[in-house]
Amino acid sequence: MERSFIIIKPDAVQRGLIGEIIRRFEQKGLKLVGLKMLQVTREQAGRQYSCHLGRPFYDSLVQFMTSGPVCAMTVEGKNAINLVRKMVGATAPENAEPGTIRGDFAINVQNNLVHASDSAESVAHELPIYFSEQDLMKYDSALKDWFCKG
Ligand code: IDP
Ligand code: MG
Repeated sequence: MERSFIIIKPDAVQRGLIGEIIRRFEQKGLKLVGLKMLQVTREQAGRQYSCHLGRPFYDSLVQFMTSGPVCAMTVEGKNAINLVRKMVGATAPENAEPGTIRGDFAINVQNNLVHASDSAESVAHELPIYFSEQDLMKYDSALKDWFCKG
């Protein structure tokens, strides 16, 4: 089953949206296998966003991501990577469709509530920055036949 990596960013934690965001992924049928609150270090943020090094927003982004606690998550499901990106919505708030997390709750391009890996390569790069393999739960979901068949 495909894995995706998600961070509920500091703005969403401050706004009390952790539960709302987790609820959406759970109710979609994604299986939660990793969940932790942590304070992101500059080193972790730098590694996570290494592809954006040199962009005008990079320093501010690292500052933002390290400004307060976040909630890191790993979910599993069929086509989890693309599904999660779709549920998160477009980066720019004016492009994020209503019904998506950003479309429903974000108005600022930087403080856009959620990070989600955009490809299998991104998951392979980002997930190990925050989770070891032992951190991730291995279990059968009682609902797997409802969500995963076909
Ligand atoms: P993504 O999170 O939708 O994948 P990316 O382009 O990978 O978007 O950018 C990473 C993060 O950097 C965004 O989620 C947002 O927090 C921030 N960011 C992206 N573009 C801008 C910008 O133009 N101004 C300020 N911050 C930005
Ligand atoms: Mg990105």
